[in-house]
Amino acid sequence: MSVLEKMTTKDAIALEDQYGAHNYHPLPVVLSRGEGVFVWDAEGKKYYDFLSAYSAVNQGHCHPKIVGAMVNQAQTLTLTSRAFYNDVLGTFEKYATETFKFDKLLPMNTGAEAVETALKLCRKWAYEKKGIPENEAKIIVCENNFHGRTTTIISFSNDPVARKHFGPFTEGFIKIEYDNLRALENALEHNTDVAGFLVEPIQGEAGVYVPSEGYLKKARELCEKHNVLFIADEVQTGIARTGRLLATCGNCSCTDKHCSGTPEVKPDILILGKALSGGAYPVSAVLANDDIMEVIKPGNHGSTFGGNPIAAAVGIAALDVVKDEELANNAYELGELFRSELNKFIPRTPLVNAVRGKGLLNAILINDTEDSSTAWDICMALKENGLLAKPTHGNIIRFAPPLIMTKDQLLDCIAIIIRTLQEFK
Ligand code: IF1
Repeated sequence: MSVLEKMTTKDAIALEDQYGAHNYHPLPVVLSRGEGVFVWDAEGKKYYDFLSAYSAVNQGHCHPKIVGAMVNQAQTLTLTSRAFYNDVLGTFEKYATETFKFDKLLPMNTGAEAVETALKLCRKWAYEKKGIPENEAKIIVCENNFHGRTTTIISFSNDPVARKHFGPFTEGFIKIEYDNLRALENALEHNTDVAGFLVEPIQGEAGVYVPSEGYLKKARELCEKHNVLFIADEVQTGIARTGRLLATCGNCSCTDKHCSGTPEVKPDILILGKALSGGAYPVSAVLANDDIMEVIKPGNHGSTFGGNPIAAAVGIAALDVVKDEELANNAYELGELFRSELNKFIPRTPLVNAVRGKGLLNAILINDTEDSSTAWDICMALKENGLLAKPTHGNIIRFAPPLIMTKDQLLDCIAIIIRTLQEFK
């Protein structure tokens, strides 16, 4: 059988079911093509993508500029390993560090790898710069965090499904409540040897939980006071998703498309992934200034694929698109429209309790229990009506379309969502 043979939805699902590990429970839709804000299934039905591969496809599916850069580089040089230099990585590093205003970048591939890198960097800084005794460094993390799937990262998760039977776990983490400055202050005051504080500017997996106004800024100040590194995991919130280039840019009203904003909060360590490539290729990175990054010496850390020429070319193109198409501004404006339109509708339906989010990272809270199937059933109905979204935590539906969406398309999507909720009894 040719691997290129056209597949029906039924056949594709049956194949994955038989030959693939069952580590996911996908919506029963098989996608075979994507362009911009749209995807098509195996039978040719067209959908609005309202997940964007969990915010990796911010620039839209198969963006010609990104795909062009990828194909061009793939035909020239794909991989050298870091045993040798390649002639694209430096340009990407310069562009990304100038864009995000850090001295240096350490390239990796996946979000989890970048989080691991940040944790290692933070620990090494703590031993070599802060003077914490060997093996004593602690990193403060938040309850209900999601930072990836590696053994160390799940060591400080509190999701039983992600953790159970995967121990023993990595030590050295202190868990505190998210969006609670008192808890952070307590943890900083009552623990010695704290090296860092790892935080998501908005908790995505927890259900698009936006912290209180000023939380990140004050948390950052507390970290500074205690000489603790503030580590922002912007894997999901970064690259214009929340209406700013970074969620830590806060409420900067800057409209200059070439400005990363005067950040409300400047992290010591910034973690990026997902949309750093526009979803074309796995590209992640850790950014920091020299006083921190300089603790990493040859042999300390690396990856066969991290910083490869394709990743670098794709990363440059992906950031170009964000700037050229002013995706942060678009996400900001469409996000305001999305929430205001849904807020007009919500009082008229018993099905939805609230909409929340920032920019185009939003969620609606379904008026049912976490173990109910209502959110799943709504997503199935949305699928029938031509819009793809996925529930999280049973009763929350995340809405995160590509940021290249137009206002008319968004209004069309809002109409689909409202019509679907109205049909739903
Ligand atoms: C899956 C969630 C989203 C992330 C943050 C690091 C990573 C992620 C803040 C790791 C990844 C993904 C992973 C994906 C589903 C998705 C997800 F629901 F699981 F939590 F987006 F909300 N930091 N999030 O959100 O990045 O190693 O995956 O590249 O199926 O696990 P990765």
